[in-house]
Amino acid sequence: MNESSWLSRLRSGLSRSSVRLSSDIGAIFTSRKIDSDTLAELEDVLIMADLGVGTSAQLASKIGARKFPGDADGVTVRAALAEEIVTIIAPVARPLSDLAATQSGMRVLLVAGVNGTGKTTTIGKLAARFTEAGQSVTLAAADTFRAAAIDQLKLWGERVGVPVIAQEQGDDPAAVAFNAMEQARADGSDLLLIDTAGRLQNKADLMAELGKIIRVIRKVDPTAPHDVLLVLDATTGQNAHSQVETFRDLVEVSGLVVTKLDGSARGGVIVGLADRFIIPIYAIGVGEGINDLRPFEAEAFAYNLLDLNTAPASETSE
Ligand SMILES: Nc1nc2c(ncn2[C@@H]2O[C@H](COP(=O)(O)OP(=O)(O)O)[C@@H](O)[C@H]2O)c(=O)[nH]1
Ligand SMILES: [Mg+2]
Repeated sequence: MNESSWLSRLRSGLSRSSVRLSSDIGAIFTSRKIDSDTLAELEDVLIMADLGVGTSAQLASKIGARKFPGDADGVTVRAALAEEIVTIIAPVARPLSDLAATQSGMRVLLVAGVNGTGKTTTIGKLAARFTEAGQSVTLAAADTFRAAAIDQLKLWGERVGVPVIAQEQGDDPAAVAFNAMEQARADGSDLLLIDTAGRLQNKADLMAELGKIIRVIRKVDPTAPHDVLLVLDATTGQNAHSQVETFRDLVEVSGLVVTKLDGSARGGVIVGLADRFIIPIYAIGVGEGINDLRPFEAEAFAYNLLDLNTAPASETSE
């Protein structure tokens, strides 16, 4: 996929968030100056766009501290906001290639998250990307809670053309993970992606389940899992923050993937997550299809979120 087509997908994915932010900010600064009243209104707009209370206050005060030549209109304020957002999100934005296996043996990614956030779909999309990049990928169906979850992962395996290690519904997820480790390693796989269940009704059970999966995979490779990706659904807004807190208590979360940015007016949630948790963000989901996992690139994301075309020329030279 070329650059302009992925940018247009990102743009259309974020359009509900960006159109709203753009018109709300434009409405504040049509004929009024930057002062404490308009900054307070700007802060409210950012909170409503799910950037989070603390991050919104910080951004509004950064805008207040800026010197604008002449009167600031909506476009000027949006451009300034985009710059400030880039400084928040750039430190956590990571390329997907950082998750690829290196020479030092099979890389194991454990994928965690609440039910329905998009774990299985994200695994399918990741498998497609890494296969395309020349890596050999194996999937493990360690969400054994529902038969449908196993079938869904098998379907992705068929679609992408990668093996899926699965057992029966109700089998021990740790046993599935252990078998997958041995089999993927014997097959010479570069990457093993492990799907898990995310029933949060009982945190103690979930902790025991994830803990056991990690213990048994370490019997095969003491350095695994090399990554624990937490999948968050952007449409849940501020609830995504409490999911990060919960899962960080359960496992060592090493990175985030934020899904369902398409058709959601809550793209701003990513800015708050980046600001508050400083956990690497590897990718964003902008649809259900195989190509709808996009790299998380700070400038493209920030400027599209604010419905602006591109970063200033000085910042686009990569
Ligand atoms: N619109 C949209 N839907 C998504 C995205 N990612 C996942 N989904 C859908 O969300 C639903 C739950 O996804 P699933 O992968 O089964 O979640 P899991 O329970 O965490 O494994 C499915 O209908 C997916 O197609 C996304 O980025 N955008
Ligand atoms: Mg699933």
